[in-house]
Amino acid sequence: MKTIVLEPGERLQLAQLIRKGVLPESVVASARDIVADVRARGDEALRDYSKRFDGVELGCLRLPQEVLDGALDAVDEPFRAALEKAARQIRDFHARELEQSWFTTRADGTLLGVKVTPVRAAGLYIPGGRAQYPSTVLMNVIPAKVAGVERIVMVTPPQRDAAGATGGISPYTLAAAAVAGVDEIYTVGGAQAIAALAYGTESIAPVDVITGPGNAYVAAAKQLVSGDVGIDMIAGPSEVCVLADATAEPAIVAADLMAQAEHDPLAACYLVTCDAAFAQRVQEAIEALIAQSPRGDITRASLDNEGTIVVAADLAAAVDAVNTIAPEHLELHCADALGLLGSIRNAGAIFVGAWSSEPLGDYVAGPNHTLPTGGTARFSSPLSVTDFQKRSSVVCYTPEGLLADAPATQELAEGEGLWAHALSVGLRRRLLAQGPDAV
Ligand code: HSO
Ligand code: ZN
Repeated sequence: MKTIVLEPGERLQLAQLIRKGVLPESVVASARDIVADVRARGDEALRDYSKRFDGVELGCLRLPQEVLDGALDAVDEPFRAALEKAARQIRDFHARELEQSWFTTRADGTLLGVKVTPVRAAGLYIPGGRAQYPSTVLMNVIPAKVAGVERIVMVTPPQRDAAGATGGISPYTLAAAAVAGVDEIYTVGGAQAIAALAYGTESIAPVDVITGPGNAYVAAAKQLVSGDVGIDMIAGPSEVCVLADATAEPAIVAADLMAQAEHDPLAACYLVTCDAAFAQRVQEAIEALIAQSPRGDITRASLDNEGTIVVAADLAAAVDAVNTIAPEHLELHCADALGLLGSIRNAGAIFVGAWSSEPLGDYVAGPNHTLPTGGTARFSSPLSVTDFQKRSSVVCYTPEGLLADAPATQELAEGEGLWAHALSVGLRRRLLAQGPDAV
């Protein structure tokens, strides 16, 4: 890990952080071609790309319903029980996010309000290979369910060596889809799957919102279709920042940094502390633990490439560094962890105190694990039920209300030179004052 020592009065600068994340222009260009082709040629284009990129001749695009229905019987009982516990706790948490319609009545009887409606259909992208996480299925599908989405579609790349009936999809992922309540699964991946979800093909009806992680082509395609459909955030590599003092246990801080590093060689881990000797003990603990990890190679690559220790002169400078990093996950491992919460401005999820291991949040605590990365926690928020809901304003005037607001409306309309706007309320005023013959 590289170390940045901040002198008294010195602040961590954004330029000192290594950050990936810009999509290469060549990737965006080929995603653009693929999206246009799927729009033009539908299923035929999906079949061509699956052959070219995945090496798979697609038969039926849709996974047979019996496979999804039988998915829970295909995993062992403790895993199934864990999935169900996680699903329950995620559902309970997200139920609190549900926005309700509201209405208010003015003294003149005019009704104003907001009508909240779920989107009709949502699509979830699940990557193939190494990063196939059942927990991500729960985290994307449950908020959509809680919102009241009627149709939930999952797409995932077909596997070249797709043995058996599951089309190469991991039985754990399928079990999560069954627990969460996915309605349709298609074995199509890449930018072509995003285009199919956004615009529809003969086999796949279009959706209104697309969420879920994916590679650079998937991210580029999501960016291209956004505006025609809703999308969640474009996720970069995973990040954790641990703010710790010497009251923390070095081996626990080490394990927490490694829990993020093992995701991806590009995952970014930060340790912010005022105590250089403590940081040294954490590094020694990592060395001792990494030898035991079956994912030691990925973990080491991530810590070597992206691992950063910030040694601050005092707690205020340390908190300032955390807010500059704006990490996806923040752990507060300090004497008065809860007392620091108020000073944290930028973080996707905040884990407070020594017992709040970040992996609890990845799986079972309840909050969503789809979180803003790459510093976007400055302005964006975790995936939530509201990503699957939309609002319509409601306006219902009484005659008294119309008479009260008409003069100001006419005044503003005339000021803008919009004659028919003024007429629209003017005629109603006349109707009320003089009866139907007046209009
Ligand atoms: N830490 C990841 C989520 C995850 N971890 C899934 C394990 N499985 C990004 O928040
Ligand atoms: Zn994780």
